[in-house]
Amino acid sequence: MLFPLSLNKVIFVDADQVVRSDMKELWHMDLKGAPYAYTPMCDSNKEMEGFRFWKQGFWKDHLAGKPYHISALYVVDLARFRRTAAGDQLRIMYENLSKDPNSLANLDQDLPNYAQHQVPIFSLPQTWLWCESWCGNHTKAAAKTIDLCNNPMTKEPKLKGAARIVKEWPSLDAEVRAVQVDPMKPMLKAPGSKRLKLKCDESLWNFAFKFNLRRHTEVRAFTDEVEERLYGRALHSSTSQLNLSRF
Ligand SMILES: [Mn+2]
Repeated sequence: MLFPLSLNKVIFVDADQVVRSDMKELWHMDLKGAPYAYTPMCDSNKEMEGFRFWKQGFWKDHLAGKPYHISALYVVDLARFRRTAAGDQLRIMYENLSKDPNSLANLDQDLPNYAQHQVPIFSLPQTWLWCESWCGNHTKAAAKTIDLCNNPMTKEPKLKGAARIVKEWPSLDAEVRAVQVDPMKPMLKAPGSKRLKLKCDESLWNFAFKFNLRRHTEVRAFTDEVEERLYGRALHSSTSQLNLSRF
């Protein structure tokens, strides 16, 4: 088991993604009975049509009209995921597919898309995931998150793309760099506004960075391992929700 039973929901955000909206909306979204939700790949950048592998061959047949989703952002209703044994179904499909080295080229994305007929995906509104490669520029202003997907046509390095695509990127990048030069000074605000000064070792920093923790980001999902690293066993499992006020 990856998450403690007391945790009922998880939102995953890619490390190369900028959030421009309140994630609370996603947290409270009705997934209409599905155990998880992903955003369909954009159709609006017509230049990329030839690269849309999910509209051809195997994927076109297999999806049978269902959308192919991008895995850069997703929300999991863990309670429903457990209740419907979605994990077991995914594991069985993985066992079968992984025998063929040519399958599951993008594992974290291909598996849930492949499994849709057994484990349904709630398709998030398109505005939840914008990326330049697949989405038209005219839809960018409404984007709730921007991901720096690979562009199979230009293969532009991500950091170069970030500065060009996301106007707030330079200031976000500067903020992260300022913390990186002194990783012993993060401030975490625990529930009840009690401020704690914690040592932040490199592996914790990497974990935090991966989960896009920034000022005022509410952290709802902390694994046992990370809780222990933060608080030690004494406080273990008493705080699964933290407010990160400074990172
Ligand atoms: Mn990404």
